[in-house]
Amino acid sequence: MARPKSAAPKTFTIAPVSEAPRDVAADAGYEHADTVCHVLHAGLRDGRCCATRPRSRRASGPGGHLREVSPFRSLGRLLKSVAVVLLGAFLCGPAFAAVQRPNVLFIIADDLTATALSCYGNTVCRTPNLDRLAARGMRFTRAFCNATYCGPSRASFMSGYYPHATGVLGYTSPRPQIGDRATWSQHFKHAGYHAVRVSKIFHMGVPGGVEVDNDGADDPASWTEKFNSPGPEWKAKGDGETLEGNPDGKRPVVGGNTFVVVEAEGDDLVHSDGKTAAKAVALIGELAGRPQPFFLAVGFVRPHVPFVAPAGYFEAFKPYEKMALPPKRPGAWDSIPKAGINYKTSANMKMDERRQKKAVGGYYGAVTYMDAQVGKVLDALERSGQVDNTIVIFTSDHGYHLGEHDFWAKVSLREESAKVPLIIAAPGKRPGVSDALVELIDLYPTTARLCGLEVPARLQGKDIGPLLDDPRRRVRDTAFCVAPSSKGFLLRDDRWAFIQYAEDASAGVELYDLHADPRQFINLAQSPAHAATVAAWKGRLAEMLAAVRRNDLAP
Ligand SMILES: [Ca+2]
Repeated sequence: MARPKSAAPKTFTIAPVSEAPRDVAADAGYEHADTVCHVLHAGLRDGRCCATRPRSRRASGPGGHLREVSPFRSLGRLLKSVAVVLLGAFLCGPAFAAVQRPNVLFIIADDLTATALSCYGNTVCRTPNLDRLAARGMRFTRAFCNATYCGPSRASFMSGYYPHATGVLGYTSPRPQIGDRATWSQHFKHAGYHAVRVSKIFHMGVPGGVEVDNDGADDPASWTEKFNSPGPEWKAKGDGETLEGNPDGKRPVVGGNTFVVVEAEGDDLVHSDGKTAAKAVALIGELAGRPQPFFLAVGFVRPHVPFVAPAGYFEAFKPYEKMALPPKRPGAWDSIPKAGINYKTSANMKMDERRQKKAVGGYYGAVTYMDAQVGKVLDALERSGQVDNTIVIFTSDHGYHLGEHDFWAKVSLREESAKVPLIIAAPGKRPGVSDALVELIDLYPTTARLCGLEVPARLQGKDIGPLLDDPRRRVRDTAFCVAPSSKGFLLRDDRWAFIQYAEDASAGVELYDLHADPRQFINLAQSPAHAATVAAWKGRLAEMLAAVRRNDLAP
C-alpha cells in the first residue's frame, strides 16, 4: 500500500547507473507532476481510479493461481485506498500518485519464431518457462511484428508509430523523428515509473554490439537507468562450427550475421543473456521494495545468431541428424516474384541437409537457453511478492525461418517471419488463447490503459486490453507488417495474406489463402480467378499506407 511519506517530493533513490542518463532529475518525474495529477484526477472522474488496483488486491493461492480476497476485506481495502488516493490527489506528488499502479515487466527475445516454442506447438524444442507464463496469461496465436527485422520493428513499438510514419526503416533511434513525444517506456517514466532497460530493447547490433558493450540505437531519454550485458558471442570457448557459406568446412567460426553454432564451455553467466537475467533478477528484488512502480524491459539477444549457449542446452537436439526439416513443395519459388525469395536461402548459404539440420538444432539450443533465463526472471518476480501486481509481457521483435520454402532467418513477410510469439499475463485477467489479429505496436496503448495512464491520441496502435477479458473479441480486421529492405508490405486478414513489393506493386505481389493453404505454398496472385481479390487488396494496402502517413509527425 501507499505510504504517506512517499508523498514528499524528491524521495526517489536512483540506483547506481551503468551510464548516467542525461536527465536523471527529469527521470524522477518531477517536471511531470502536472501530468501525473491530471491522470490521477481523470482516473477519479471516470471511475477507473487506480485505487481499484492496489498492490495487495489479490493474493496467490496454491499453484500460483489467483484467488479473490473476501468482499468485506476488499471493500475495506477499497475505502482505504480511496482515502489514500484522495490524499495523494491533494498532495499530488508524482511518486505518490504512481505508487499504486501495476508494474510492467516486458521481456523480448531477438529473432524468435513462435514455431520454436512448445506452448505454440513445437514438440521438439521444449520451453517450460515460457509455457508456464502462457499457462497463466493470454497467448496470442496471430500476433505480428510491424517490421521483420530488428531496427524498424523495435523503433516502431517503442515509439508507437508504424515504420512508414516515422520513416525509421533501418537501424536508428526514432528520436529525431518523434521529437519530444514520449516513447513507450518514457511515457511510464513521466508518470512516475522507474523505467529500466537491461540489454537490447531498441536496436543493438548482435553479435557486434554485444561483443563491445555498445548502446546501439538506444534512446537514453526512455530510461531512468540502463544496463548492457556484454558477452563473448561467437568468440566463446567451445565447440563451434560455421554453417553458412562453408561448404568445404574450412571456414573458421566467425562473427557477424552468420549462421554459427557454438556449444560453449562454462555456465549461463558466461553469455550476454545469463548476465541480463542476473541483472533483471537483482533489479526486481531492488525495485519491488520501493514505493514507485517499475517498467522493467529485459532484452535477450538469443536466439539471434550466433547460436551460442552452454553446451548442455544443445544435448536434447543431438545428434543433429535427427532434426526434421519442414516440408517443402518443389517449384514453389516459380510463382513468386524475385523480391519474395528471402535474402537467406539454403542455396545461397550453401547449407547442405546436414548443415540445415544442425542449424535447426543450434537454433533450438539457443532458444532453450533463452527460455531458462526467462525462468530466472519469472522466479524472481514470484519471490518479490509483486507477481499479482505486475503485467508480464513476452514477445520477440520478429519471427524467423527455419528452412520453410528453403528460407532462413528474418526479413521475409511469410507467416514464420512476420508472426511473433506474444504472451500477456496481467493481474486479474484469466489465462487463455486468443486468435485475434494483434500487432506489437498495440503494446504501448494497451499497457498505458491497463495501468491507468493517459493513452496519447497520436499512438497508431490499438488497445488490445479487451482481448484479455474476452479472447474471442476482435480489435482489428487486418495486421500490417513491412520489410523495408525489400520494399515489401504485408496486409493480412483472417483468411488472406497479401504481400506487395514496391508501393506501385512493380516488384510483384503474392496472395495466399491461409484457410486452404496455411503453409503458403501456392501464390494465387497470378490466377485470373483471384484478379479481383488482388485488386481489392492493392486498394486496401494503399489506404493503409495513407492512414499510416496521416499522423502528427507530418511536417
Ligand atoms: Ca531481431
